[in-house]
Amino acid sequence: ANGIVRPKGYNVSWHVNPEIEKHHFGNSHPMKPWRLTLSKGLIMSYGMHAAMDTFVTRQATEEEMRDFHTEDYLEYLKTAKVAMPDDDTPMPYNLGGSDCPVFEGLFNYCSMYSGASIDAARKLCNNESDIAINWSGGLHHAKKAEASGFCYANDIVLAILQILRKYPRVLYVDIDVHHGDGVEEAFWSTDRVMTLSIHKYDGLSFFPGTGDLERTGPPDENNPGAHHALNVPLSDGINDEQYIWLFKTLVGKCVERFRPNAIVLQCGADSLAGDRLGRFNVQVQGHGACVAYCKSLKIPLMLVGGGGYTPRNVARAWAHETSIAIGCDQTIDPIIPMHTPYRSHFRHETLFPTLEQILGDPRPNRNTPKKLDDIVQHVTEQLRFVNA
Ligand code: TV1
Ligand code: CA
Ligand code: ZN
Repeated sequence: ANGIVRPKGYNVSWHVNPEIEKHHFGNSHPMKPWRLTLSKGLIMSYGMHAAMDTFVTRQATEEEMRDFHTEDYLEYLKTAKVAMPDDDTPMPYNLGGSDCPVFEGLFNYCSMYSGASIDAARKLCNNESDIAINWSGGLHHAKKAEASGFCYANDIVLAILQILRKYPRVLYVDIDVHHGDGVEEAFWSTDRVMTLSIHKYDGLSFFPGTGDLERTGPPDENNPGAHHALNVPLSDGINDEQYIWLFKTLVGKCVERFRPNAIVLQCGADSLAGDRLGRFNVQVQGHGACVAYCKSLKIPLMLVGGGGYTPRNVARAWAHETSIAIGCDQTIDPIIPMHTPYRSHFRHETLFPTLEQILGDPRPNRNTPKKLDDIVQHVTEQLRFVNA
């Protein structure tokens, strides 16, 4: 009746845990795990869970997390104490600052979202899922012994390491508005993972400050990782038409040259128009088109979340992308169901608000056609060195 049918011979798994959503970074912090509650409410009000295998995930074990992180760092994450309001004693591992505060239940939060990504990866490896989804993951800045940019444990690296146990090659694609530096660094010296991050880059202060076009892997040609890190630096205001064209062109070329056995797509929703931290004009439709394109390649696909700081838009994007995964995006009603929890938070009642509804006045687009052509040409040249 609601247009949701389980796709035949096609399995989508959804890895969730309501525990994750309950954590708080602090009142004014832009990262709000509560956006996962809003997303889940929207997904379930459409009845999409009926078309997926839903798994309530578990905490990753410390042993699993040691696949990437050091024992010392994990030990500190586990025992770090929430600081008193006026205590500004510096903490190690970049913890305790404003970006990466130590909050109540921090290790539980980290091990839960990591467990969800590891479980999702295993579903792909066992051929039990064609698409495995963890919207609570995608925390791409975390390093092996350092927290960074709201990220403490790198669930993406942990998931890719799982997939590499079974498959020779993984393509990682990152549409978060920030550079996926932690994942790039983790696989910098291998030719078994290709990383492609699209992001805002201004050569100045936009976080994390890396990800220019020339950054394509280790400079030493004898290093297997050479030419296997690709970066797409963009300016403010890129629109759907440009973004979709870039995404399809670049991912298409990567798949053709690198022949990945699996794709991990980080779907950071801070690349959407109206995001509190982002600066692009990408709409829910354009963001979703990236997911639809990856699905059309018919390669095992993992979807993880990431950034996204205007919760109503995050929920719209991840609900729309869930509908694409299960194949009901053309049949569901774009008007948000009446019984959706927190429906009044959506302000505009549709999954697809117009740019004018989102922004009032759209921000100017600083990306020229020449800039985009230069990017495609540069990436194409890099890919000539890749032969899988
Ligand atoms: C507390 C309260 C923390 C208000 C952080 C925006 C805040 C930011 C806050 C913020 C904020 C950043 C930096 C500066 C590096 C610092 C999940 C030299 C209004 C994947 C992480 C962005 C993005 C970190 C994470 C960035 C992700 N921007 N208000 N902090 N220092 N940090 O610039 O890629 O989306 O902004
Ligand atoms: Ca990115
Ligand atoms: Zn981001």
